[in-house]
Amino acid sequence: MQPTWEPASGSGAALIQELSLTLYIGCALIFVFVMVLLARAVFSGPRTVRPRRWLAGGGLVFPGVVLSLLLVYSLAVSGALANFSGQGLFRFLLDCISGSSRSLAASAERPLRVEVTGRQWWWQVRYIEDGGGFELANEIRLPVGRPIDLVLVTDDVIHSFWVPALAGKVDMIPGRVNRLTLKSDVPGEFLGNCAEYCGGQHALMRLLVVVEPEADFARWREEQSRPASAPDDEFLALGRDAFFRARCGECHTVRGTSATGKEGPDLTHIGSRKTLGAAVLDNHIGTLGGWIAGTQAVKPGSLMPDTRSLNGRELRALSAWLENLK
Ligand code: HEC
Ligand SMILES: [Cu+2]
Repeated sequence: MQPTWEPASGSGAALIQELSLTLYIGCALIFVFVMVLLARAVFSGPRTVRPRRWLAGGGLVFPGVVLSLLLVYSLAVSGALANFSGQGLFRFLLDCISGSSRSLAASAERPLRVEVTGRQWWWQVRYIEDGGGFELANEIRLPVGRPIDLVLVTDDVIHSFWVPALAGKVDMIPGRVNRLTLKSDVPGEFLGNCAEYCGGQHALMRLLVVVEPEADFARWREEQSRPASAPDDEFLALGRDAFFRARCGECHTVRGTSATGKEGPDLTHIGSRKTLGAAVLDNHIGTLGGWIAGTQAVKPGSLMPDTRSLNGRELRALSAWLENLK
């Protein structure tokens, strides 16, 4: 489930929900007010009214004041979303009024930058760091309470990045670079989905955003930066050999080996990921084997072909090796 009405606290989605609620409640109050006037007009019999007063009051002053307030308010919310640096809306308004540059200062010290590329039908995720960084797929991790800047691009057609509990939709358009800041003040796993039809498996193009305590995030980041470790027993070595014999390396990269393919997700730490195939399957040794042997059954039309060239033992060894790439 990806409900829009349960935003994570401190996220952009929470600001959007605040704005929507204000609009819904405001509209409802005005609707009730107009209906009361209507009922009075219908049921209270003839009386004299002062048309000028009603025209000027109800037709000019009231909408003028209400719409101006709403305009200022919605601009402030958009501003807060664009400059998202974790402070509340009230703080942001104060900053605007006092001309303080606090929000700019805060955005300058944001260290985390992640490039997300939409691909048919999965998400390529690159953490950009001094001296390289690392790559994974369909999973973005961030520490609680700290914003991360996403750079959203596409490799093929238009996609749209949407994690309802964290932020509004942002399209990924060929030839353009869009940006989005994610932040959450609570830990958790938040499911997202591509929100712009992009071909056959659009509905199975999902992703997981994992918000975790700073220490867990730091450990994860450290592990992801390392190359894959060498297999430490015979069975795992058989799995690694099967990987190269089945030519998986032509499409997949495993850092620390000779596999440098770019067509599919980086598998250097596939064992540490929570899902497979763009958050379609939970990730464990069973689903790994099933995915490899029956990709087209799980995700028909996926750009990864079924692998039929391995025998049962090789398939189990290959799955075990991948599961061990933590
Ligand atoms: C022709 C290119 C190609 C070949 C060959 C290929 N793959 Fe893939 N693989 C892909 C693509 C593309 C995806 C993403 C599919 C999707 O999610 O729609 C993928 C996804 C995967 C995933 C899921 C990764 C994730 O993070 O969700 C695993 C695991 C995987 N491949 C393993 C293998 C193994 C093992 C082999 C060799 C037996 C192999 N692949 C051969 C292109 C390929
Ligand atoms: Cu799509």
